[in-house]
Amino acid sequence: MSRGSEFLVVANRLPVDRIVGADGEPAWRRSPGGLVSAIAPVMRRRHGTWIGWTGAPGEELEPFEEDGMALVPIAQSAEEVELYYEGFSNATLWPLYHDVVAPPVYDRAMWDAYVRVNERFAEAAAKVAGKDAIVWVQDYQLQLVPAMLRKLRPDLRIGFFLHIPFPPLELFWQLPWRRQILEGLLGADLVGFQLPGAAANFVRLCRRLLEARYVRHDVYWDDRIVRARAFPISVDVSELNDLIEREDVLERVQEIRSDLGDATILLGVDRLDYTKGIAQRLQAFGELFGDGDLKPGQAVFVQIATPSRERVEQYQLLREDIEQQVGRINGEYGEIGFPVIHYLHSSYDRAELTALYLAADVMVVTPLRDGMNLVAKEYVACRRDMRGALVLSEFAGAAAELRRGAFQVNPYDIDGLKGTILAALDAEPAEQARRMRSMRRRVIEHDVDRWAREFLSELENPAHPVPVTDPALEG
Ligand code: GDG
Repeated sequence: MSRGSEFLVVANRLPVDRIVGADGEPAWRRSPGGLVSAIAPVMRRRHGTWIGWTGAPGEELEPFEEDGMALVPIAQSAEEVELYYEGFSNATLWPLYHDVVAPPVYDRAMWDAYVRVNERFAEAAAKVAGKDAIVWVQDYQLQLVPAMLRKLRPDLRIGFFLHIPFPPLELFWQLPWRRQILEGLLGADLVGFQLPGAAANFVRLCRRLLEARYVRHDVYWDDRIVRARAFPISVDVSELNDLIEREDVLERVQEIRSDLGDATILLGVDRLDYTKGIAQRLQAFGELFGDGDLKPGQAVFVQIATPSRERVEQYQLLREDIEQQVGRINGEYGEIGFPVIHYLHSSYDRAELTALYLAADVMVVTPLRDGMNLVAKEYVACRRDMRGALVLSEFAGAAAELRRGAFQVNPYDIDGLKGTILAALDAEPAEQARRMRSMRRRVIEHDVDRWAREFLSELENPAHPVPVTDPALEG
């Protein structure tokens, strides 16, 4: 690494998970997920380096190579994990950026840890980056890194991508450290968001809070132009194409269907998170049995709730609530041999998830707010058979692209949700195919590869700014 890397990714987590190898020794395996598979080829081509945390508190490791990528581990003490990661990232920023669906915690010790850990990431990147290198910083845990890194290494070209929503001024204004966060992001040359509305929120805040000059989505700051743009993230379509062809996956689809008594299957797949609207969808589904619209044995809901952030109090409370709710609904409407909800608090491999997507007659995605929601796009990418229906919240970023094919819904409106679920269940095969075709066209043309390419090409070859003031940004 003496020459320095030309291309760096800086993310809270490294793209590898620790496993026990065939010889019984600890080993690493590339993490599943679109982000890693989209970036891995670029990393290899450009001899890139990935800077991140291993996930183990207190662990200090030397840089190592894995899967053709140079990895630089950043240590985080147990206390920092509690204050920076579980605290400021997941108890302050996460709820604030998701429409305050849970109350954010504002705690000065958490903020101090956030600054400290961001500094550590910035210093590591400054050390490893070659002259004029490209650095791509990921997500809400590292919003101070762009400015910190620019100060240390003004030669670098710095991009930042936010995977979650960026809130409107009226909410962001609550944050006691609002100025520092904005100035942190403005250290980048390009700040990427999932949707144009988020980029507009950001530019409006720069103007109102920092009195920055702007033209459209270009902010003039510190004698530089910082571009705010939307790059809707997507899924790894080619990986899913391989999975839907596998014999074992197709056998598993049949097995799931017959294990569920050939009932109509509704499916939810989410990290167990209060932004995902799991309670709302289960309530609506339960009420359909109470109303006599559905009968036990005729329809069944499979809810995969992947364990997440289990040490954060809000998540512990959510788990108790959901598990009580599932118990109540099954107790009230289930019959012997016919529970109406199958709730699975567990994590599955990609093959099992794919089999579930293929078995599901209706995919139910009802977040109260979501940056994008890849589950919705994965379902669409898997349904080459043109069957199945997608119920999709208006508050998921994915709704902007899948508007025409999805059964859109406001998840706060339980009656609306019930009606939409019934409409999706009743859709004839021809209507399912028409809707699926339109959604598939979008997802296949705009896969995660394209997302990464477009971000990096905008970072490296900035399009000339258009000198027009967008009235939508006035406020
Ligand atoms: C954040 C933003 C944005 C789920 N359970 C299992 C599993 N998954 C996979 C899904 C999907 C991913 O995890 C979840 O992605 P989402 O986009 O649905 O949601 P977040 O985790 O909240 O992601 C979101 C995303 O970042 C990307 O920018 O879209 O808005 O909140 O790929 O399939 N994967 C495996 N086992 C599971 O049990 N292997």
